[in-house]
Amino acid sequence: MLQEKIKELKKKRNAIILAHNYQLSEVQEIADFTGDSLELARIASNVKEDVIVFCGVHFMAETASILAPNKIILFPDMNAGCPLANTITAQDLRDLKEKYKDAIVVSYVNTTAEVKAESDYICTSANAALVVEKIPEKRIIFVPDRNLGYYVSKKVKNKEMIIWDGFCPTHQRILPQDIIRLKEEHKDAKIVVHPECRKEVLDIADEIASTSGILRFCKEDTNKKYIIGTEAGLLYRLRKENPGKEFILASPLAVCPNMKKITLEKILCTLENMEPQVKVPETIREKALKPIERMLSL
Ligand code: CIZ
Repeated sequence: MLQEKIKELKKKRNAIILAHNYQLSEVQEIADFTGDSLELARIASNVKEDVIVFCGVHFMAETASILAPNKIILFPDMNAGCPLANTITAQDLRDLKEKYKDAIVVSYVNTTAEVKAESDYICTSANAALVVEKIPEKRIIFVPDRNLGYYVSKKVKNKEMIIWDGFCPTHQRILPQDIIRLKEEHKDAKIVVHPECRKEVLDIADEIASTSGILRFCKEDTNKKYIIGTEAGLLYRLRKENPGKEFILASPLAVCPNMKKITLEKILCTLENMEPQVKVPETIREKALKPIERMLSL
């Protein structure tokens, strides 16, 4: 059986499997840890194993490589990219910095290592508002997610935000009318959405949170039913961790094709061949580490 073969080979290679909250349920099941990209990067920097099989999208494996340079980061499918991260290049960001010389750059973790290397701070969807709030300077270049930027600008006053016009195509497919229709059918449900959703969706939500925030909120909250506006993979953990509650996906289209590229067959193959690997070059890594450390120190 595939699962057994993976477990055997994992032991032989002294490897650990990390999976993002948006991965296929069978991948989450076989993983040693499941979490958001920052939780996984933090785990990656502390594991004792030599090899990390990173199940997520490319920028996440890069973030693990930045924080754990001495580990081998196996990434089962090099084509599992992030279209949001790919909306901005390092040159685009250099041009923006040139235009707004007094601005501080806050980049969402969904960026390439090269873009991180050009940034002052990194943030995640869990701490974006906090990071921006703590920066004393008034003018902030925020990249690449316009919806997360909108959410932050609503929460943090007295900042001038220059927001890049990127978005996640998967979250963009969740429409306000999907949610309004579901709410009519399930009047007792709370609407919980990710800040990468379009602003018309954010405006009608009861709660806006990162994947780890959604998991926490739904566990601690006393309601029994939720309409969830984020990638479908999160429902695996929500249902597993809250057996007495009901979770309804806001849209059947909220499925990220890149996250779903990682399969058990590819995990086995990557452990057999010890490739493909993700390794951020040292010159970029050193620069990209600084804004991550600055975020962690806040
Ligand atoms: O940071 C992550 O893992 C992403 C992309 C989303 C989230 O909210 O966890």
